[in-house]
Amino acid sequence: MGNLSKQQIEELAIHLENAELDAYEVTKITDDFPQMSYEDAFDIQWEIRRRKEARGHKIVGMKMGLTSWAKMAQMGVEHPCYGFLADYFSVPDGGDIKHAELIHPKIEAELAFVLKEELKGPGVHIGDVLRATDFVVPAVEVIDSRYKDFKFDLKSVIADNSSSTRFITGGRMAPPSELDLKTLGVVMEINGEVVQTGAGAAVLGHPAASVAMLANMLGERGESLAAGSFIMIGAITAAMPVNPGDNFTVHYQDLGSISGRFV
Ligand code: OOG
Ligand code: MG
Repeated sequence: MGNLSKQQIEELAIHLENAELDAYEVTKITDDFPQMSYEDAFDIQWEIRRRKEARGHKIVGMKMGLTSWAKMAQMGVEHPCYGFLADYFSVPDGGDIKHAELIHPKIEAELAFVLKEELKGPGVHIGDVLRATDFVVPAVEVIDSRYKDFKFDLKSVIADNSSSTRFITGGRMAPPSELDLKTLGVVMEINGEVVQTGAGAAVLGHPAASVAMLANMLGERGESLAAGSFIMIGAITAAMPVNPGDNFTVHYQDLGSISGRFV
């Protein structure tokens, strides 16, 4: 049920999108709107998405967040969330990311699924996801909560497009039949030092479970994942803060690596 008016939803969408575009922190919105419901939170996210599309931006993918225990424990939120990826979030592999355009970015080691068939919840399971997947490809997400000190609750982070800001994909793709997605290892290095390691099963027991959950959450709003969709499954390990001048490489078992630099 929605507890906020249409006007409040629009105002909060503008408030959070401006914080994203001009890179400044705001207080978490449930402090001022404690009555906000989950439906309101998703309405705000979808209004931000609508505003970007109205300005001519293309939505190029979706992301799940808070799907591993490492992330849930790090953020103190024990339920996954989703967000959208806009065209200008995409950074080429090996590219530069402008730190000054962001507030307090962190990087995450993820995988992305690219679909060859539509997935529409409810009732989507891992088997459906594996059948509908064209290929899996490495991805690194840069997250940047618009909230002060990167602290939020689930409703506030959903409204803030689940902290989405940049992503990089690359390395080598492979169909799921050629991968052991549960044991698939990732090694994250910052400035040449190993800072995080993990395996695919950290994400909801199996990476495909994250895509299934997204299809089912979208189904609650009558939305689906079209054939061709690019979906990031959520961080396998805890996220790592980055500073200007830092470079990073994430190695993926059987799938190559992704690197980039904060300038
Ligand atoms: C929310 C987004 C989390 C992930 O991969 O878990 C996320 C946050 O931690 O700011 O993208
Ligand atoms: Mg993420």
